[in-house]
Amino acid sequence: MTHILAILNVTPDSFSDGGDLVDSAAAIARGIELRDAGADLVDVGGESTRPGAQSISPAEELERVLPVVRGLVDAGVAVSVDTMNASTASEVAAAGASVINDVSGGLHDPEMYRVIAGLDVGYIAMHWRGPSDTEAVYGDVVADVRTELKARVAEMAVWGIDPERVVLDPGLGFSKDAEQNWQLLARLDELASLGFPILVGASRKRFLSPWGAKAKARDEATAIVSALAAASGAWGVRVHDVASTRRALEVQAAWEGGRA
Ligand code: PMM
Repeated sequence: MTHILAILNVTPDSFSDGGDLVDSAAAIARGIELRDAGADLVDVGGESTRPGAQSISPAEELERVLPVVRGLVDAGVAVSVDTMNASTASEVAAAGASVINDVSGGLHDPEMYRVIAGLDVGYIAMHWRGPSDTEAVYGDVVADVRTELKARVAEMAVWGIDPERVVLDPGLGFSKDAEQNWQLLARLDELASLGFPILVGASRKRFLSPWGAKAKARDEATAIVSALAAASGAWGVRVHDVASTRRALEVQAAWEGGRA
């Protein structure tokens, strides 16, 4: 079944957690809850990528995420870490994180690919045109994202990153408007044709606002997108509310079972 990455933002300024998880113990407890609700990986992030969010130093990021990673690994939870920093990637991998989720696809930190090549971790490379308030111009957004992800993968090969460990992500909402997000979702197969597993991160994003004015009201729309992404062959979905996406994926899997 399609994998679920559960979002655990350990940031005081994150729009969806409202900063109530800055306390590590609370974050660890929440991560365990997310696993128990059916998450395959708990994705711990210390730096908010939302437009206008303050950027923090890699040291500060590490200080936020490391105790949470350690606590979750101790509890037997599979952990990914949402970071653009090679130093953070290296430290959290040493603490037992099994996946690095890099929203910059290696474009932020010139050390990232060298570090990833030397670690025994999965690597999620998201499509990125720069910090999230960057305005971007596309021709055909799907073709452009595909070409740019393909270039990232070629660069990873130069650094000796095992392609078996790589997952690609179209980066919904990152320098992309609603129409572009829908084009990327509707044509996921074109991205999948690069030959890598695809992760979709639609959860609570602004393009779902017609079905929920506030971020937390968008979980139903998110769950539907999860099922449709799964039907389109996505390897995984990154979501806030695990329970609703879990149910949606189960229904989709039952539908798929009708073919057998
Ligand atoms: N979106 C956000 C953060 N990290 N990682 C991946 N791989 N894909 C995404 O789409 C993605 C991400 C921003 O959303 P959040 O602030 O709700 O976590």
